[in-house]
Amino acid sequence: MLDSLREGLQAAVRKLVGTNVVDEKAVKEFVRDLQRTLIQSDVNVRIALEVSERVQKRALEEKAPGGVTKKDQIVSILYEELARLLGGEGGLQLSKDKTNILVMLGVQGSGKTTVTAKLARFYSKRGFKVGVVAADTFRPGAVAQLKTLAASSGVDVYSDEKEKDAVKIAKEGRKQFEGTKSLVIIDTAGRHKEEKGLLQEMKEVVGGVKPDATILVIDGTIGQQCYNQALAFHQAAPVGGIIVTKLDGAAKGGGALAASAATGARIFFIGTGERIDDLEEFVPTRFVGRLLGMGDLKALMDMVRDADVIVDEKMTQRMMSGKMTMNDLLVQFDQMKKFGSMKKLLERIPGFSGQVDSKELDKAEDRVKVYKSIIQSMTEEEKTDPERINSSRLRRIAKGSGRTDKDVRELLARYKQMKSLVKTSKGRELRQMMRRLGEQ
Ligand SMILES: Nc1nc2c(ncn2[C@@H]2O[C@H](COP(=O)(O)OP(=O)(O)OP(=O)(O)O)[C@@H](O)[C@H]2O)c(=O)[nH]1
Ligand SMILES: [Mg+2]
Repeated sequence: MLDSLREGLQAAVRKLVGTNVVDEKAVKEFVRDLQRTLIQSDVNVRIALEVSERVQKRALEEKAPGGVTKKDQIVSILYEELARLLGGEGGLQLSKDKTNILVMLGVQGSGKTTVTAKLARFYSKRGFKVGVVAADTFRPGAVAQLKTLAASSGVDVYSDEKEKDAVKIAKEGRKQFEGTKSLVIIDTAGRHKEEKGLLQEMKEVVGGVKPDATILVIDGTIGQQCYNQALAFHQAAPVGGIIVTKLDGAAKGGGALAASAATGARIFFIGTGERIDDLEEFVPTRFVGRLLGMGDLKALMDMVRDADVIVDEKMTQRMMSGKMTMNDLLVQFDQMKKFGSMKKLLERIPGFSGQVDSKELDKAEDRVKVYKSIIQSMTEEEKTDPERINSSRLRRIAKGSGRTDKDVRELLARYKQMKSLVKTSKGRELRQMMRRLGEQ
C-alpha cells in the first residue's frame, strides 16, 4: 500500500541519517527529497510545499531537546507534520443511545455502496442496530447491489424502486429506521446527468435528512483530482469525514490524503480491498509510522519531548562545584534509564542511530537497579558524603539492600570516577558524560 510514498519517505530519512553533519545544506536537501516524494505520490502541490516548508522552518529554527540528536529531532518533526496533514486523532464518534444518521457522498465508482455495506457490517459487529437506505435512483441495479452486500451481515435495507426522487427516499428511509435503529447509513448516487446536478442532489439530500455526519468517499487511485473533487463536495455539503477506498492496489494515495487537507475533515476509515471486511479504522499516527517504516513512533515522540527534562542545571552546577551526593547520582541513573529506553526505540528504526546495542543497554539498566537499591539502604549522612563509607558500613549497606559487598564497592567506584571526571570537565561534556555513564 502506498509503496512509492513509503519508499520515497524512507529513502529521504535514510539519506539524512547517513549524513555526517546535519547543517543547513543537509536540512534543505532532506526537505527537497521530501517535497519531490510528496508530489510524485500525488499530494497536491500546494500542500506538498506547505508541509515541506513547515518541516524546513522547524528543522532550522527549533533546537533539538537535550539528549536528542538533530537527526532524530528532524524525523520527529517530519512525523508530526505528516500526522497533522492527516487531521490528528479521533475517529467517527457514534452513540448507541440515539439514531445516528450518516450520508455517503462521492463520485461514481468511488466505492460508496461498498463502503456503506462495509460500515454496516463494521458497526453491527460492534453492537449497533444498523439500517441502510438505498437512495441511488440513477444506477440500474443499485438497490440490488446494496441488498446483496447488506444481506451478508443481516442488515435491513430500505428502498423504493418506484420512487425517482432521491431526497424523498432518503427522508422516508430515515423515518422508517428512526427510533428502532442506532445507525442509519444512506447510500447516494454517484452517477448523474452532470456534476452540477449531482452536487445539487447531494445538497438537497443532506438538507433534507440533516445527518450527524456526511462522509465523503474518495477513490485512492485517482491522484491529483482528489483535492478539487473533495473541495467541490465540501462546498456543496460540508464534509464531516472521509473514507479513502482502494488503497490496496497501486494507489499512490497522496491525493486522497490531501483531500483531508482540502476539507479540513478527518479520514475515518480506509478501504483496503473488495471484500466486505476490508475496512480499516484510520489512525494518523499509526499510518504515518507505517509510511516511515518506524514501529512505535508515538512512543518515540513522547520520549523526545520528555528527554528535554534530562538536564537539571542546578544539579549540574552543584556537581561541578564538587558537591555531588548519592541522590544526585540516583537522579542521573533515573534519567539514563529513560534515555536508554528511548535509544532502544530508536534502534528499531531501520538505519537509525545505529550504534545502540540493546543487550548492553539491558545490562546497564540492570546495574542501575542494583545501584538504586544500594543507595536506598544508605543513611542520609552516607548519601551526602559517601567518603564516610568504611568497610563495616559497606557490609551493613550490602546486607540491607540484599546485594553483595562487591556491588557496593562497584557503586562507590562509579561515584568516585564520576566525581573526578566532573571536576575536570565543563558543563556540556558533563551532561554528555552523565548520559553515557549508563551505557558503559
Ligand atoms: N480493490 C478495491 N476495490 C474496491 C474498494 N472499494 C470499492 N471497490 C470496488 O470499486 C467498484 C465500485 O464500487 P461501488 O461501491 O459500486 O462504488 P459507488 O461509489 O457506489 O459507485 P456508484 O454507485 O456508481 O456511484 C466496485 O467494483 C468495488 O468492488 C476497495 O477498497 N478496494
Ligand atoms: Mg453505488
